[in-house]
Amino acid sequence: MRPTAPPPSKARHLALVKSDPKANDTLHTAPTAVRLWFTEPPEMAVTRVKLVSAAGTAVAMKPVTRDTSATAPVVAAISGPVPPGSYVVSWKTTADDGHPAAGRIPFVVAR
Ligand SMILES: [Cu+2]
Repeated sequence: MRPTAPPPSKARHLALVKSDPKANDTLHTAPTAVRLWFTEPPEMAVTRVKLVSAAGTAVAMKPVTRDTSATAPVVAAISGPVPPGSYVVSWKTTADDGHPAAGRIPFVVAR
C-alpha cells in the first residue's frame, strides 16, 4: 500500500526529517552532539537547540553549525556532561520563507 502524500502546501514548509539522537532512543553512551536534518536549509541565525534533563537541568551546548551542502544537518555539539537519565532536545528555527518551526526529541541515556 502506498503512503498518502501530504498536501503540497504543507510539504513546502520546513520540517524535521530525522535526528541523532532519534526520538525515544535509548543510548548506551552519552551523545557528544545533536544533529538535525531538515527538509530545507534553516535560517542559522535564529536556529536554537537546547538539551535539558528530566530534572530540568540545561546541558551546556556549543553554538549550532551547519555545513553548506544541501543535505547537511544542523549540528549542536554538547559541551556539558550527559550522565544517565532522561533528556529532551528542543529545537526551533525559521525557514527562509519566514515560517517558524519547532520540536522536541525525548531520549534516554541508559546506565
Ligand atoms: Cu513555510
